[in-house]
Parts: sequence; structure tokens; C-alpha cells
Amino acid sequence: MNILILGHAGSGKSTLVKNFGEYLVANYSVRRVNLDPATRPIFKADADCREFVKTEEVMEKFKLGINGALLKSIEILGKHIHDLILEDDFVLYDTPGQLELFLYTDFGERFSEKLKGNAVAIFLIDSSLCQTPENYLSAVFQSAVVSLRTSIPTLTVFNKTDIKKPLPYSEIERLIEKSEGVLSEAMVNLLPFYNLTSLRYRTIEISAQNGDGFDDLFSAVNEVLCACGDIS
Ligand SMILES: Nc1nc2c(ncn2[C@@H]2O[C@H](COP(=O)(O)OP(=O)(O)OP(=O)(O)O)[C@@H](O)[C@H]2O)c(=O)[nH]1
Ligand SMILES: [Mg+2]
Repeated sequence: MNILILGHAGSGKSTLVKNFGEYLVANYSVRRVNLDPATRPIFKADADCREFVKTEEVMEKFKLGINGALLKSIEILGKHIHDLILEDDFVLYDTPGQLELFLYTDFGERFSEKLKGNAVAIFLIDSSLCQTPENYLSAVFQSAVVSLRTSIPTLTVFNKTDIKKPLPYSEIERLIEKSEGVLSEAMVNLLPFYNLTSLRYRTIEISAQNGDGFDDLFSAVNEVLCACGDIS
């Protein structure tokens, strides 16, 4: 079973791979894969893309700035996809900090295609960024984009809840309906997009740092991966 972890810079992807990996290891055989060419993994990586390309070396060699070098690194990794897909009870994949390096590249597209069928994606969101209806909805849309771009069933997961919890959805609806103006009207029309995400079934709130919510995350992953794909 493959678990692909995506999210914005600093949302806690690597911490989740490390600590959720340790959680799973109590009962399963687990492997971890680093797909971030710019960062040395904080977990023991069973496959590491930095064996094939290191962004700091690409900057030097091709005289590129950081963004150009990241794109070049990902392009180079396109030749090594088969080295970076492992098999085990669970394989956790840590992706680059910049979400678009996976979502909007040939590498990401081909990688997702190879995982498809036996994979779940986790779109990790820093809960402190979901404190207003606008912010919450933008996270919802991005989660829908992740599932559309990867074609992998995607769980929307709120992280860092040891610091702050996201606003509850009922509160979002209430705040939007109470407010007035063009933005509010537009947002009411966008609310159904919520149903394109796993949030329609349940909100998964975790702390990748201290392990809160891992039982719930584990159940949701299994429910997605079971034949019925029903996470209700
Ligand atoms: N309080 C708290 N801090 C967290 C949690 N998860 C991650 N962090 C912290 O957030 C920071 C970023 O965590 P990372 O795991 O490196 O996040 P990332 O998404 O891999 O970051 P990039 O790969 O750079 O995009 C680190 O300082 C972590 O210790 C959490 O659940 N709670
Ligand atoms: Mg990371």
C-alpha cells in the first residue's frame, strides 16, 4: 500500500513520514521514500532521490537559481521513477516542499500513474492556515486539485492541531452565510466543492509531531484502500 504525502512547504510532510512510519512499524513492515531532492531526509529513507540528484549540486553544475535547479532536479528524477517505487505493507512517500514540483510536472504525473490503484494521497494542511472561511475554502480547493491532478483518492488532513485546530465546517458555512458582499456570494457558490474532498465524510485532525489522531488517519487510509473505497 502506497501513501503519497503532499502539502505546502512546512506543512509537516517529512515529520509525518517519520512519525506515522514509526506508528505503523509497530504492526507492519514499512518503507519510507524521500522524493525531495533539496533536503536530506529526517527519517531513515529506504530509497532516497538524493542518491540520483542533489539540488545544491544542480545549482552549481547548471548555474541555476533555486527554482530552476529544483525543476531540473525533478526532470532528472524522471529517469529514476522505478528506483523510487517500493513494495511493502506500507510505503510512505515524502514529496518536495514546493507542491507544484510534484503536481505540475511530468515526473509527478508519471509517478502518480505508477502508484495508482494501490495508493492513497494525503494532502496535509497546516491548521493555522484554516482559520477564516476564505483560507479554509482555499485549502479545500487545493485538496480537490491534488486529487484531480494525481487521480489518486485523497484524504484532506489537518496537521499541527497541537497548536491550533481548523475552524469547523459548520462555522465556515455560518460565517459565509452571515456575511454580505460579492466575495461572500461567490463563496456560497463554491461550498459544494467541499463534497469533492474527503472532508464530506469526516475531518481528520492530527499532530504529526506528537501522534495525535494517527489511529483515525490509519482507519481512513485503510477505508480508502479497501475494495469499497468508502471512508464514510
Ligand atoms: N507543533 C507542531 N509542529 C509540527 C508538526 N508537524 C510538523 N511540525 C513542525 O513544522 C516544521 C516543518 O515540518 P516538516 O516536517 O519539515 O514539514 P515539510 O512539509 O516536510 O517541510 P518542507 O519539506 O520544507 O516543505 C518543523 O519545525 C516541524 O517540527 C505538528 O504536528 N505540530
Ligand atoms: Mg519535508
